[in-house]
Amino acid sequence: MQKPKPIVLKLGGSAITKKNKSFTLNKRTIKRLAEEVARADVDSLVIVHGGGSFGHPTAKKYRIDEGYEVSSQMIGFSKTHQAMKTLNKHVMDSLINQNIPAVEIQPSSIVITKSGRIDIMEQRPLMKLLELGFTPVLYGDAVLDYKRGFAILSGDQLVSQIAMRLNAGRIIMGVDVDGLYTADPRTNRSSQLIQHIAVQQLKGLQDKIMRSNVTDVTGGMLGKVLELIPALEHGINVTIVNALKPYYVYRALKEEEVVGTFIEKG
Ligand code: IP8
Repeated sequence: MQKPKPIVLKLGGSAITKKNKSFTLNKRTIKRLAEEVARADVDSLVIVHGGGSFGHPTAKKYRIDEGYEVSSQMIGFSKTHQAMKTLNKHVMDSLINQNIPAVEIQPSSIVITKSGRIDIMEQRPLMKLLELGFTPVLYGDAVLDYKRGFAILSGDQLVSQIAMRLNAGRIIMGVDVDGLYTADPRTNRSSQLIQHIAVQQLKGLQDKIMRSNVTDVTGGMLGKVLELIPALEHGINVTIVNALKPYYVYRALKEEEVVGTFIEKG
């Protein structure tokens, strides 16, 4: 029997960690999201999670995203990767506790970037895991880079690439806000949630879309949306939902009606 097209689900770092407190998990949210994924029981699923208060502060401190300049950054590369592994361990524990056959794939061992963009990606283990019915789990990571020595690979770039390479059916982005806004809702009271948008219109809105968190080395909400454009142009629809709100991710997984932003090629 033909397997259904996979869904690629991003669990945003700002939802699974407390963004303003270094190395602090959002334990309840991680547990609830694992329960939602288990209950949704989709046939073919890849999970990618972000760095939140684990990956970003360390990457920023050592300027890993700027590439290799001085040898003192090397320990920062190791610490950033280690921080992501620590966060991943918590995510994995929660998924496996829910009986989800989740298997971690370390992005830095299957990807090499060139100037921060994925150049080489060994996707065969990922495909094989999916074929057997496992749920592969990846994450934003500190990776090696042909031009810069090393770089930060955002979970969002991974989501976009994986979705295209696996010819995914849909992408679901679980973030810490209800979706895309016309302006930052925290500073602009007239900002409105964009519920439905085509990629062409999205390109026109790029400048206005809120930057959800300035501490992100990978660009917050704006970076997220820009990364998704290639996958959208490939014909893969994207749903952005608030992962902090119970059952939003679940409803998105089940293709039920949910508050959020739905983006399509148009
Ligand atoms: O939170 C970045 O992933 P993101 C991961 O998806 C690191 O942007 C290591 C900072």
